[in-house]
Amino acid sequence: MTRAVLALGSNMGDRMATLQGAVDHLLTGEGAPSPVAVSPVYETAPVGGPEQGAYLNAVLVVEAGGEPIDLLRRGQAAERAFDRVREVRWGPRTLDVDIVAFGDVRDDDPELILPHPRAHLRAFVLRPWLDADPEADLPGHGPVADVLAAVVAADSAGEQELNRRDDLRLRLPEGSGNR
Ligand code: PH2
Ligand code: MG
Ligand code: MG
Repeated sequence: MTRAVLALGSNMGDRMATLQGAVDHLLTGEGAPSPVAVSPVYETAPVGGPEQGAYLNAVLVVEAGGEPIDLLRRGQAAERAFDRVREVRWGPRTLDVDIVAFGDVRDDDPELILPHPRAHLRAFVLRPWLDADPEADLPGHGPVADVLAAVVAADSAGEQELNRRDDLRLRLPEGSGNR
């Protein structure tokens, strides 16, 4: 089993229902990974791409069997299940599931670059990841706490604004914790 980190994002439709559905989808069924922690939900200003609505972002930490590509396929199946619509790169989408890290694997295979090549630049990944796992390291970059501090320090314009939504909470599907 390998500790893996998934970043979830939605900025179209019922964003919270989509994130919850994604968590349920990812953690249910044959070969599903076991949850370790799910982060709080953050409302975040869109980074990059065209003008678009605010995202809800969260991070799910799991113990996964198999290979990174198996987890990627599972994430893509979740995206399809929520009718992912995306016309332009970094544009609005119903659901984005990214593999942020898979153990300490580092790989430049273009189908799945590990760790995620922009995770170290994105507060909307690092902040919830730090909540879910305060001891986490981002392979090649060091402690997530330090990487996040650097991102925040560099963002004097406040372009990576994020607000924790304590009124929203993701739950783990029944029975998913004890496989
Ligand atoms: N995802 C992107 C591009 N920009 N901005 C925010 N705030 N949250 C995201 O999840 C996000 C983004 C591409 O995947
Ligand atoms: Mg993404
Ligand atoms: Mg993606």
